[in-house]
Amino acid sequence: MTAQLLTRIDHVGIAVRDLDASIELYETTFGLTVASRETNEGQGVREAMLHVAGPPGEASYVQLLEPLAADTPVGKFLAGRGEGVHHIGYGVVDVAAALAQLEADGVRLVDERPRHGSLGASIAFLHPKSVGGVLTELVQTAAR
Ligand code: MC0
Repeated sequence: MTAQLLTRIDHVGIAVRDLDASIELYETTFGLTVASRETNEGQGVREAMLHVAGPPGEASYVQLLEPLAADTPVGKFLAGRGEGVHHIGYGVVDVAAALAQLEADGVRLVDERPRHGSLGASIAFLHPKSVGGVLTELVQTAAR
């Protein structure tokens, strides 16, 4: 049997057109607070992490993603599908080791090597075509 790779749900990534308006929606509707805001040029997004539960390093978040341009992953997603759930981010102990194992198992990777993600995490995406239509992100938190 395959050893368990995913340790927890780190975040749910949601594609939005207006980051500030969406932050306000989650603050007023659910009482969440913003843990971090960042522009990630490499991923083509302005994003905010809103804390839901748990201590730093083991916490879970709602991640709101506004595209920096139309020709970016989130920009294309918004044009094709509109606002909504864009991806799920799962915790892993070691993202590089997880990528090596998944690649050996024949899973289609988007990222061959880990990249910089929110809150200093090391992240990598798996292609939705290999994961039942769900864009899936592996997250190794900075605390580890
Ligand atoms: C595209 N597809 C998706 C999808 N995006 N399916 C499920 N969920 C998504 N989010 C599907 C399309 O519907 C299409 O299916 C096929 O994938 C190709 O789509 P495309 O529009 O032609 O797009 P591609 O091929 O140029 O790119 C798709 C790909 C890309 C997943 C490779 O979006 C990507 O590299 N994503 C990873 C990076 C990313 O998303 N960064 C933004 C978040 P059909 O059936 O029509 O062929 S950054 C982030 O989240 C960081 C800050 C963090 O967490 O720390």
